[in-house]
Amino acid sequence: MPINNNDIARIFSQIADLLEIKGANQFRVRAYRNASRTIGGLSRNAAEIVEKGIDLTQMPGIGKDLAGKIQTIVETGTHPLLEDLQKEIPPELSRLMKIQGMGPKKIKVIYKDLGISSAEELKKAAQKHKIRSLSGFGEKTEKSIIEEIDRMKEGEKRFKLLMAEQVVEPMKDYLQKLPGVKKITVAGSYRRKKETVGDLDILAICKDGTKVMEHFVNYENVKKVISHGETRSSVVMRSGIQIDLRVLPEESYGSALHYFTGSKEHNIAVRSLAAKRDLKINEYGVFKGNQRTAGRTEEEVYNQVDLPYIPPELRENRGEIEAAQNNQLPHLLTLEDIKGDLHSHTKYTDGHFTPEEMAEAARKKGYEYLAVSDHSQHVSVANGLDKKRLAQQIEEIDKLNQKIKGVVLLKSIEVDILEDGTLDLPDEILKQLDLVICSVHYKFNLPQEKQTQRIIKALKNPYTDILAHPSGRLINERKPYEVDMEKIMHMTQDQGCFLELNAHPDRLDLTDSHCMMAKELGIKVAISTDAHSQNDLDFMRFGLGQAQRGWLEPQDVLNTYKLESLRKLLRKS
Ligand code: DGT
Ligand code: CA
Ligand code: CA
Ligand code: ZN
Repeated sequence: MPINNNDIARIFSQIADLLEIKGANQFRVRAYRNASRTIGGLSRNAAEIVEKGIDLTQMPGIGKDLAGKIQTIVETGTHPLLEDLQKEIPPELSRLMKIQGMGPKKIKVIYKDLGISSAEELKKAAQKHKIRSLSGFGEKTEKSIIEEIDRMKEGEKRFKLLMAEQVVEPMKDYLQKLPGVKKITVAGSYRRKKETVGDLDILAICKDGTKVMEHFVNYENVKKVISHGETRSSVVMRSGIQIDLRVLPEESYGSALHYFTGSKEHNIAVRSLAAKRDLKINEYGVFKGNQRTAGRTEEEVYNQVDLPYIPPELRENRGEIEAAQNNQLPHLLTLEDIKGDLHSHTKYTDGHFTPEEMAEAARKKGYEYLAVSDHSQHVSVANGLDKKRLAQQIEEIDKLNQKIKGVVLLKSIEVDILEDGTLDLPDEILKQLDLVICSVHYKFNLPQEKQTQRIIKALKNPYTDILAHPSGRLINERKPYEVDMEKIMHMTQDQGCFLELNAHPDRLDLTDSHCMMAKELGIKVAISTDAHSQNDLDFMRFGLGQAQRGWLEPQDVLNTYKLESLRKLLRKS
């Protein structure tokens, strides 16, 4: 098996980090960061494309220069620039970039002045109050460094869903190809579509356990074999993620799948229902005394305790058992319910494609509509739109809509919420749009009351429709800003606005429990990919998983409505 996209992406992002710490040119740093993002978002395995001799520059976003670099990585497993930088700079140092508030400048200072090169050392120095006196630091930073390091360690034990997918799906294919293998399923938190997974749990039905285990531990991307048995083996992959493989007899498949899908809390609740019926449920089957009564399918297992099948996304012991008993399980969303995407960017700001190219990608997905919502000016990372450029974009989209067939572009903007809660563009231009999305992109550290008031003020703007990525967290990287989410939800409801569930696998913001809260208040949620490229539209699957975990049904989701109904919903009464 060739190196996967995620490994390539990581190499580029390591290069970017190290260049940044070294103080290299910003453009160069950004080029590597973009490269990492482009690879991470590809729908096909770059290494396979290279090996088939197909020209990489045919893939979206990949130019000649980048294609050459990818080729080097595919062939050698690394890049010479990374090797050089790693000789120059201690590798642990780049990990410190993940600590909120620690930029490359600060890292340089602690390295040069105190010789610190790891999170461990930094935490110790902060505890001994050695950090506060350094230039650019203070007492507050020192204190937050300790907290952030603890949080980072917690987060690093879990892997984001996209990364898990990129590791486990090729493994699944690889195992499935072995003759004699009848069925391979990924269970655990991955099957429940949790936003992060601790490890991956694969179940196999096959003739010869020994053979499949041998095949498994010899997979090319395996870094370390932890255990290697006849029915159970565990390995650690190159990316650091652990995979457990279990081989089962076919008659236990349903009960094993149920057991290893979890959650543990859900399983315990189901087992206690069984106990009341004098039944015993374990991974081998359902038993009455020594008599086996079920186990081949999950439905059978549930039926033994008088329950209908409960989808994995709901199995968290958060009321799904009671709902199932009362025949009130939610009708979970599917991809077919999604009629369009309400948040996307173009090359006019920090995206990679024109509005027309994005429209084409949306049409291919069978969508009715796509909102073009570029950034407003304030965002520091992008070439944001001012009033004049937005007016030009509005004009362009009106013209495009005359020309293109099969999909409608909605005129939109992702306008920044400024520190005082006003929006970064005047009402006179906002009112010309189909859809106004507002979001926070800076001043993440305001005290709770101020941050909450800031967002509330933005929601009160008569033209605001959707609050994007409402908590601002980046999974494993940035904690949510301090806000009173309940107050924000109430204001959203009062104003007839909507909340976004940002489907980007780094964000998944709203969380599943916030989705439940929104549903309870009758607030519709927009599941939006925030696509910066055509491929990013595929992130919808992650948003969908999160929405399913949050019990959202089609009618709770703004972009399940057909265009005409959507327009009515957006018009405030
Ligand atoms: P993770 O890996 O932390 O993201 O979460 P899971 O849910 O994948 O947990 P994991 O890998 O420890 O175990 C997979 C499933 O196996 C889990 O969801 C339920 C089941 N399981 C594991 N340990 C126990 C246990 O002690 N009791 C019960 N009832 N089930 C367990
Ligand atoms: Ca697991
Ligand atoms: Ca496991
Ligand atoms: Zn955006």
